[in-house]
Amino acid sequence: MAGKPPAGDPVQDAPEVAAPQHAAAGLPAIGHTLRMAQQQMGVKRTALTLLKVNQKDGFDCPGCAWPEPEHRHKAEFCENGAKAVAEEATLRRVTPDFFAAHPVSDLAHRSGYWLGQQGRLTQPMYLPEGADHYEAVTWERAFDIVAEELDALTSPDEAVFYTSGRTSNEAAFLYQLFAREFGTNNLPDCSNMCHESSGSALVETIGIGKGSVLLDDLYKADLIIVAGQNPGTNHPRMLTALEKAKAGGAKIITVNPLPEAGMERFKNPQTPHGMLKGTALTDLFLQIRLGGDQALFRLLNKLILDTEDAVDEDFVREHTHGYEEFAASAREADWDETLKATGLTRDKIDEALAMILASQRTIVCWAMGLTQHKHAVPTIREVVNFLLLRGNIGRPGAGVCPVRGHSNVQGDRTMGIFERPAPAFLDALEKEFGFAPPRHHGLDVVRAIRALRDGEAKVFFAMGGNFVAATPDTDVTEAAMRRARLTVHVSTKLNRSHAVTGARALILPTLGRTEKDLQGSGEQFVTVEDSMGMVHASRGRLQPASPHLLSEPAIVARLARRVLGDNSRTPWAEFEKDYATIRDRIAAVIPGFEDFNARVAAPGGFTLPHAPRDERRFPTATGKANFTAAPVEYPQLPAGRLLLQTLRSHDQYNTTIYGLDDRYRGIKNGRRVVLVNPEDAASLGVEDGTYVDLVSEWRDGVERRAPGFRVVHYPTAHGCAAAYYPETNVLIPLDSTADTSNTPVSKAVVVRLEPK
Ligand SMILES: Nc1nc2c(c(=O)[nH]1)N[C@H]1C(S)=C(S)[C@@H](COP(=O)(O)OP(=O)(O)OC[C@H]3O[C@@H](n4cnc5c(=O)[nH]c(N)nc54)[C@H](O)[C@@H]3O)O[C@H]1N2
Ligand SMILES: Nc1nc2c(c(=O)[nH]1)N[C@H]1C(S)=C(S)[C@@H](COP(=O)(O)OP(=O)(O)OC[C@H]3O[C@@H](n4cnc5c(=O)[nH]c(N)nc54)[C@H](O)[C@@H]3O)O[C@H]1N2
Ligand code: SF4
Ligand SMILES: [Mo]
Repeated sequence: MAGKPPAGDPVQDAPEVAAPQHAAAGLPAIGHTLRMAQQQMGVKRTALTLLKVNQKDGFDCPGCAWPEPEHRHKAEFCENGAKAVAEEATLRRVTPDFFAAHPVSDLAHRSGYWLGQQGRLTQPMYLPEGADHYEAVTWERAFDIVAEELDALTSPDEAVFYTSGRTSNEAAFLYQLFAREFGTNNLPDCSNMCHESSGSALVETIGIGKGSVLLDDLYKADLIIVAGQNPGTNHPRMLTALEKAKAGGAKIITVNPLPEAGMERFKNPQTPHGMLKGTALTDLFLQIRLGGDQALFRLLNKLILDTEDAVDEDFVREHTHGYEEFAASAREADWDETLKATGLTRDKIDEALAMILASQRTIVCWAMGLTQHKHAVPTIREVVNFLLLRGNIGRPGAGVCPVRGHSNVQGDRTMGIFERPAPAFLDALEKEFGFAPPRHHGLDVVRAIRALRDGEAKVFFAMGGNFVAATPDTDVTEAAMRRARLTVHVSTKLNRSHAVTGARALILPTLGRTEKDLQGSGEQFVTVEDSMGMVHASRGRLQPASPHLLSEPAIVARLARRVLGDNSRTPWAEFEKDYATIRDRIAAVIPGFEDFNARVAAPGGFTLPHAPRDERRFPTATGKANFTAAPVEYPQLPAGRLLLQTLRSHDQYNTTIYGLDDRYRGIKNGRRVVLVNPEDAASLGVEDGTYVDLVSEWRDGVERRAPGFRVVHYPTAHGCAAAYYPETNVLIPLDSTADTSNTPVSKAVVVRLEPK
C-alpha cells in the first residue's frame, strides 16, 4: 500500500473503548511502529531510514526535543519518532493533479487526518484571488507574489512571520534576519502556545528561559517530580532516562489528573527484562485537579519552611533575592484551600513532603499541564521557589527541567525567533549586518490573530506549522485568516492552513529533516538544539520527495533577495550556497556559538552555556536567583460543569494525525471522545457511550460548541475532563490566555455536556 494515498476521507470516527493500559512501550510498540512505517515507506526504506535516526552521522529525530544519550543504540528512536519519520519519508505524493482534482472548497471539508495522509507536497502552488483551485507556479513567480503583497503594505508591521518548531537553526536565523531587515519583529511562534510560560517564569527567576539540567543530572537525581507531562506518548525516550534514574536509586513523584500508562510502568523494548516485566516508574501518584499545581507547590513550600533545617540557608543567603517576602507569602498557604484546589488528601501531601525532605538532589520536569493555564507563570515560579528553598538549582542531579515539544523549538528561540527580542540581541544583529533592526515589540500568536481579525495585519507567512488548527478559537481564527491579503505556508505536508486562506495563497514545499540538502557548495547539514541545550548536526539521507523542493534556508534567502533587493547588504546568495557561512554569522551574533562550525563538527555536538547550571550565576535583574511571592490561584468550577483539558493522543503529533487510536488510554478508531470521571458522569446523568456536545462557557458570553463527542468513563481527577486537540480548539476563547506569557489556556476550559 506504500505510495498510494487512501481514496475517500476514511475518517469514520467511531470510537471503540477498552480499559486503559498500565504500562507503556514493550512489544506492541515495536509492532505498531513497523506497521505504520511500512505503510508509508515500504519495507526497504523503513529499514534504511530508521537506522539513521538520532545517529551521530544521521538526522535528528523530527519528533520531540528530548536529547540523545551519549552512548547510542543501533535503534535510537521510539515509536513516535518512527511515526514522525514515516510521516515525512512517506512515498505518497501530492502533485498538481491532486489540486486539480480537489478544489479548496473540497479540502476545507476534509479532516486533518485525511489531508496529512495524502503525502508530501511536491511543487509550489498558487491560489489566485477568487479561484477555487491551487495551480502550479514557478518559484520565481511565487516570490514575486510575496514581494508584491509585502511591497503594498503601509507598514512592515502589517506582515506576520510565524515559525513552528521544526525549523533548523540556520533557517531560523535567516528567517528572523529577513523579517527584521524587512522591518518588523512580528515573529510569533509555536512556543507562544507551548513553553512561553516556562520562559517567562524562568527568565525572571533564574535569568535564562531554559532548563538547567542535562541527561546526566537525571541519572544523578534522587527525586524526580514529573508534573503536567505525559512522556509515554510525547517524549517516549524520557522513560528510558527515568528508568535509568530509578536504577540509580531515584524516586519519582507524578503529578497529573490522569494516570498515564507511561508513568506507571515502562517496558523498555531494548532490554530483555523490559520486554517481560518492565519497571514501575512512579513511586507516588498525586492525582491533582487541573490547575491545582500552584496551590500544591505553595503548600509544600510552607511545609518546608516550617521544618527545621529543611531550608538550604547558605544557598538562600549567597545566591537568592526576595526570600523574606516569598516566605511571608508562602506561610499563608492553607491546608483546606490546597486540598480543595488540588483534590488531594492530606496523607498524599505528607507522603510527598517526606520524600522531598529525604532528597538531596531534586529535579522537577514539566510540560503543557503546567504551562497552559491562566496562572501558569506564577505556577512555574512557585516550582522555582520550591527548588531554590533547598538549593536544588546549579548543582549536579538537581534543577528545573521544562521538557520542550518540537524538535528545534528551543533552538529557534535561541536564533532570535521572538516577538520581544532582547536589546543586546538586536545590537549584535545591527553590528554584524549593518542595518537598524526595529526595536518595538512585535505580535505573538494571539495578538497576530487579533491583528488579522481587525484588518491590521494583511500578509501571513508561516515557516512550517499549521496555524489555523493549532491556535485557539478556531472560528475566530479562521475568519481572521480569510481576511488576509496573502497567506503563505512553507510546508512539507498538506494541512488545514492550506485550505483556510487569505485572498491569495501560496504553498511552498520544502525539504524535511530526512532528506539530502544539496546546494552550490555541495551537500549541506543543519543544526538543532535539544531541550537540554545540546547543539548538534542533522544530515538528511533520503532523496528529496520531489526535484522541485527548496530547503528552508534557500527559500528565505531567495525571498529576501527578491523582497529586499539592493536595500540589503546581507550575502543571501552566499548563505544559500553554503550553510557554514550562516553558522559563522550565528557565531558572531549569538553568545555560546563561538567557533560554531568547528565545534559542531565534533560527533554529538556541544552544550550551550547555562550560567545557573554551570556556575550558579543568575543573570537576572538583581544578579541573584529571585524568589517570588504570589497569591494562590486555581480554576473555579460552577456547579454542573466540568473543567476540560485539551491534550494529545498517542497517534498524533500536534495537528498531524497519524492514526485514530490512543492505545495506552484504551481508545480505538476515533478521536471525538471526552474522558470523564464515572462519578462526575453519574452526577451529570451521562453514561459511558452517550454522545454529547461540548459547550464552553466563558465570561464573554459567547457559546462555543464542539459537537458529537462520545463520553468515556475514565479515572481522571474529579471535576476534570479531557479531550483531544485540535478538535477542541473551537472551545478555547482567543482572549483566555495566561497572565504575562499570553499562552492560550488549553488545559482549563469550563464546559457543559449537552447530550445529543
Ligand atoms: N507523539 C507526540 N509527541 C509530541 C507531541 C505530540 O503531539 N505527539 N507534541 C510535542 C509538543 S509540541 C509538546 S509541547 C509536547 C507536549 O507534551 P505534554 O505536555 O506531555 O502533552 P499533552 O498531551 O498536552 O499532555 C499534558 C499532560 O499534562 C497533564 N495535565 C493537564 N493539565 C494538568 C494540570 O493542570 N496539572 C498537572 N499536574 N497535569 C496536567 C495531562 O493529563 C497530560 O498528561 O509533546 C511533544 N511531543
Ligand atoms: N487546544 C490546544 N491547542 C494547542 C496545544 C494544546 O495542548 N491544546 N498545544 C500547543 C502547542 S504545545 C504547540 S507546539 C502548537 C503546535 O503548532 P504548530 O507547530 O503550528 O503545528 P504542527 O501540528 O506541529 O505543524 C504541523 C505541520 O508542520 C509542517 N511541517 C512538518 N515538518 C516540517 C518541516 O520540516 N518544515 C516545514 N516548513 N514544515 C514542516 C507540516 O506541513 C505539518 O502539517 O499547538 C498548540 N495548540
Ligand atoms: S523521544 Fe522524541 S526525539 Fe527521541 S526518538 Fe522519540 S520522538 Fe524522537
Ligand atoms: Mo509544543
